[in-house]
Amino acid sequence: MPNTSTRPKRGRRNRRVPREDPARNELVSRSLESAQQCLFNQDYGTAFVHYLLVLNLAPVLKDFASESFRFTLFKWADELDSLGRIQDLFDCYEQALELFPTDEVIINSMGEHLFRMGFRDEAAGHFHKALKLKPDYPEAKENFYRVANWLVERWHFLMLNDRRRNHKYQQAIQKAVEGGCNTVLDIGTGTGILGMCAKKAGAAEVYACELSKTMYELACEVVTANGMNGRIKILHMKSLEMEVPKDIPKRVSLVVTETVDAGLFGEGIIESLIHAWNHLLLPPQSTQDPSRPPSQAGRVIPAGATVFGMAVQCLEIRRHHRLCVSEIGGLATAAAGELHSPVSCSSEDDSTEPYTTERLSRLPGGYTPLTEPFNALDIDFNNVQELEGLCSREVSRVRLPVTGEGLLDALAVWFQLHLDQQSSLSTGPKEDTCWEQAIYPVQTPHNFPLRPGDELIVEISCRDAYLRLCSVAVARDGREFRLDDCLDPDKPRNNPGPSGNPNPSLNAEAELCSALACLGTEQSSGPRDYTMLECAEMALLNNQPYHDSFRRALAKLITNLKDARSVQGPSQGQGLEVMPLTDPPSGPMDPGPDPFYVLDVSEGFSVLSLMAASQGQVKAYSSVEKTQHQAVLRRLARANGVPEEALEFWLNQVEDEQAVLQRPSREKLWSAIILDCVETCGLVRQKLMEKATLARCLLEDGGQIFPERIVLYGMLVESDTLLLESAVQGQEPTLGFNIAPFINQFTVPVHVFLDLSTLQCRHLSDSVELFILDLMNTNANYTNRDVKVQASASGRVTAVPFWYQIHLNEEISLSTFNQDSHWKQAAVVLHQPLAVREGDWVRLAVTLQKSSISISASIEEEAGETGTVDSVRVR
Ligand code: 44T
Repeated sequence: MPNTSTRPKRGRRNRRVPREDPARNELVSRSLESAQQCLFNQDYGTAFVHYLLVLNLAPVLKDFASESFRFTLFKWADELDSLGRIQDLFDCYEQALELFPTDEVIINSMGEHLFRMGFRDEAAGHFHKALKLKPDYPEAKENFYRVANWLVERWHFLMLNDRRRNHKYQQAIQKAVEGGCNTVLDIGTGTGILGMCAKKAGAAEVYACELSKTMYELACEVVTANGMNGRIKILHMKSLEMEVPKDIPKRVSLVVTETVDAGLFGEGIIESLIHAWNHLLLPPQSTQDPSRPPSQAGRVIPAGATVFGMAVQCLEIRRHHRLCVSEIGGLATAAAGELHSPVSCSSEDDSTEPYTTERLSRLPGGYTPLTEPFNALDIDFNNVQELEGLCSREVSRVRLPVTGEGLLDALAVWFQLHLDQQSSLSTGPKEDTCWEQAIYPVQTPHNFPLRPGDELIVEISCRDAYLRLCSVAVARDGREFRLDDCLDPDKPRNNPGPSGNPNPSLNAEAELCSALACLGTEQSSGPRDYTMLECAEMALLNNQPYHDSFRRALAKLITNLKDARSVQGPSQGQGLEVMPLTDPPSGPMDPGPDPFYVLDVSEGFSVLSLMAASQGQVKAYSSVEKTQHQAVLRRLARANGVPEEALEFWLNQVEDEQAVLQRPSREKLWSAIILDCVETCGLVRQKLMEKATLARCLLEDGGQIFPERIVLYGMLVESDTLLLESAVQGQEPTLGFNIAPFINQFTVPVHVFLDLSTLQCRHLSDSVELFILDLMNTNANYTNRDVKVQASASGRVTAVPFWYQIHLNEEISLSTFNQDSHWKQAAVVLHQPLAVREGDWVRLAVTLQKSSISISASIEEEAGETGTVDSVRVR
């Protein structure tokens, strides 16, 4: 969770105006000397104090001493950080910024500390400021791009670009205001748009609240730019904290809000509206006294919502939420126990969310509806009793006729938002809107082939202000089979059902019967092995080609090393080895020859270390951190006949967690180090090349880093969708308001978590190699490269999506743009679309600085020959 509280501020000290006098000069020069001495002795705290004194007394020395001062500050801050002296750390930064208020390096570095502490908003403010001071400062750029997505989420752009939605809200507000609602509160104002609509429609008083600091500041800027400064009162607070008359002078006649997420209630609209009705709104128009004028009655826009659900089969959802394979990389998975994703509506576990979100129409591989859409809930936002009763309502059960054949993977949910009696917005999968749908995945480890004639029994409830939908049973031939009791870790265990191939055509009937037969009857004989994996970790585990590739590459390396050792004789195989092996091999592992040391530093859950260990004569180290995950690996090891000592947990052994990359022991080197080089979101992992450099120094002769090389590919595309997600488009104002220039400051040129296979776009070129990162030879990497690519069709190039070919060795490679992959793709959105005609040559200037990529495109006037690399600038 980000730290949302405000960081304590240091009190301002008085600064005295320095005077010229010899004693002072003497003090300055002695302090400067002491500062340098302390710096030399690595006594950074004292050095820092001396520098402060020097620079406060003699600001003329700032230019001269700025480098050393910064260096001292950063060193001292790291020490304070590791000592947990957070207040002192920020005090030092504030003192430093009093001396150097426009030093982008100090500002950026303070942002990094704030970010690590969880003060994301403040951190982003610092990165933003550093970037404004120095627009091409790569560190600040990378930092800012990483946080901008959280601060101003991408959907703000989508929503502001959604003209239909904007227009409908505007109309509904205008009608209400013209009808007499003249005091208005906009809850969760974002950029201020709905509040401004109310003001423009003629409301006498408009208030707005916004809990995010960044959005609040943005709203203030926007409202001022639209000449409404002072006419809309914006509060930086959550509506639940607002009181009359402290924050607003009296109750209002209209609340407008769009604090709804894909699952409708996830932004807390129920709680906000209950609070608003009880504390901020005039009483509703009553049926007993319909004569009350609208200015004396309260109402809400939207007036209510209707929620729909539908059961679906969808492989893409399944592989992210359930283990679908019985074997990975030569390891049988049955012993892993029950693995599930953090999305579950039946679990009591706090760490799980009831739903995730997807745009069904853009899921790779599509989906099959298994039922018709059904009405899950109707809610009237103008009825406080109904809102209050929602969470105490009985769980309702619906029986849904199954209309399609397939495995039950999820319930998909969307809604119609009734703005008023006449107008509504739909977030359905078939609508042309920017909305995603809420996905309630089915988590049971069994597969349930449904078929027409069955009835699916779904329970609908509202708990912790979330709407929860749970498929609980299937009715077939007059019998009811419960589905959900595998999920709750506190409930007794049932026998595991058949796992393995989820293909419904494999005797679906038999599978259903056996899956269902083992549910709800037998009781547990012991505690259950129940482990949570992130969705991407689950998808990775389900990715057989990935594991098979690693298995083959590891096997090849071990064979080569064995051959080399047998040629060289036993004691020379280990590079620097000088002492005889004293390490364990006691117990069942054959002490035999020296083991090969393999380190897997994958982030999160990974079975690669275990696969290495299962090769025999390997001692594998896993950097899996969570105890539960380690337990899964141990169980898998036992079940797959891997001796206990062949697998160790590296982070339990290294003292300094920062220094993960070090030798296995003083006199040993690694045979293989597995680096995790591409993040799920589609970006190269931060500090990858630095890690590779370090890793290379820790390899024995003939040892290898996996992967040895990654190649970045891209292509030219025309995609309006990407534009709509990246910035408010067009020259015209949004609903007549000037909003775009303000929110567009948060435009980030690199889009992550894309699904390129379903992205709405036109391909304007073939794929082209953009960059090579050679992990076995980091010196050979360039930071700039010009690539020429020929347009295969005419159009506007708006973006360059990119992905990676990950070469484990010369023969074996994996693509991050692959159907089974846990990886998504990323794209650089061009600053300006580039018009191309078929056959044109486009020059892409690609820069990889740190781990962030930037690309600019221009038309190449001279005809190219090969269409690949034109020139390479090595730095
Ligand atoms: N996502 C839509 C959510 N807030 C929409 O801080 C739709 C997601 C979405 N402020 C793809 C497409 C779409 N008091 O700035 C936020 C939030 C603020 C409050 C004060 C409160 N009680 C609240 C509650 C929330 O309201 C703003 C809008 S909330 C969500 C909107 C295009 N993926």
